Amino acid sequence: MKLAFITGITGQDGSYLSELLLNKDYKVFGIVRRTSLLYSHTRIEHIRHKLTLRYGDMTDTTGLSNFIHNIIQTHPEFEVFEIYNLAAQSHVAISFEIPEYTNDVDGAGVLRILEVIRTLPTSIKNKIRFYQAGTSEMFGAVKETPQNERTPFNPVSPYAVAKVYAHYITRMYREGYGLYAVNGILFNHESSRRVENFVTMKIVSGIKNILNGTQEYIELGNIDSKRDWGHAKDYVYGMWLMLQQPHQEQQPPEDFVLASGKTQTIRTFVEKAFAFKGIRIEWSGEGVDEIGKDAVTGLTRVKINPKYFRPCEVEFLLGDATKAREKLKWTFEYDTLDKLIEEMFITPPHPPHP
Ligand code: NAP
Ligand code: F7E
Repeated sequence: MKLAFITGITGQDGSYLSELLLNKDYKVFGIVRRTSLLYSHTRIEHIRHKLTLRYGDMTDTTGLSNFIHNIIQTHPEFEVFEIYNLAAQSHVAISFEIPEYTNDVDGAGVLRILEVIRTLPTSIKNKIRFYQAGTSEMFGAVKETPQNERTPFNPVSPYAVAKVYAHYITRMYREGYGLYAVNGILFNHESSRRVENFVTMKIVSGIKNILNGTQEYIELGNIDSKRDWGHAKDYVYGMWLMLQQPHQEQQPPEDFVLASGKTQTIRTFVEKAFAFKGIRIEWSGEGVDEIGKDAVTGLTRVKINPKYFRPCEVEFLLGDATKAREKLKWTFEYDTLDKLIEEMFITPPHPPHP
């Protein structure tokens, strides 16, 4: 019997990873946060009946510990138990508003789970594999290009600083206590399940609203930063591969970068997304006065609003996933921005119920 526990199961990646693991015959467990609405787990509603969910929070050590112990005790015959730590306050801009909370969830939360694993009996611990959801934001104000597993970190947001802590504490528990604990360092990955306060879905849903007449234009912050974008479905497959590496004392598991190897500006994403709907954007003006107009109608469709600027910006990211491609044989289906944009436009955000 193969067991998997996913923190962050209700999120974009958690929902795709659940589907992947269910298809591979894992029994999948997850924690959900208590909210005042009962039906806030729309991304996993279609597979809800196949999952074992319990209330939990990354700030609540007792709950995390009880749940992990309970899974182990009720499945004594398990062969492998994979723990995917995807839970996070994952919004970079919001981490400047709630830095302490972000640190508690994204940084200390990881330590809480690692400690539960470390204190299990050796015979059980040896069957546990732990994945930590690291991020290209840890490279921050990048020190070299492209960024790979050896590139020094230089984080420039509370989110990224917390994730750097998570990265090193995971590595330390691997090296110090012999745990199978790995860090994925994932560059931006998006999908039709992305929420609208990330820039890609903000643009896609803004265009949909413009076309149905409910919105006039899209307000954005820095449109000249560059990102290396892929699709979440491809990236959760890479996470799974990272937990299937051989594990011998002489050869501890390793960390991996997942990236598309291409980088583009937010401006390019805007142009391509409008182009998908047959609209050509023409830019004029400079700085906060720059606007993007529909080249045919002359109507303003993009404006700059400084409220979306961040205290520190990550201007440029470009990943090198050679190691993952060679050692994990990781491949990705969504290999162009156009393919990603198409999926984001045509797929409904909430998977239909069976
Ligand atoms: P997401 O859609 O924002 O999902 C985050 C998940 O974490 C949600 O299930 C959320 O629950 C849960 N969560 C937040 N705070 C929690 C808490 N205090 N206790 C328990 N659960 C909590 O993020 P994602 O895009 O799927 O990303 C998954 C992971 O990969 C995150 O750790 C993120 O930092 C990391 N990452 C993402 C990217 C990317 O481009 N997507 C790139 C690199 C790394 P609710 O549904 O209740 O909010
Ligand atoms: O910003 C710029 C913004 O918020 C991308 C998370 O999944 O990927 C994600 O973090 C860029 C930035 O994603 C708006 O300033 C302009 O330069 O979509 P984003 P992110 O910050 O790259 C990493 C890898 C993660 O780990 C994170 O969890 O777009 N931008 N105008 C804007 N961004 C937003 N959100 N909204 C705007 O209006």
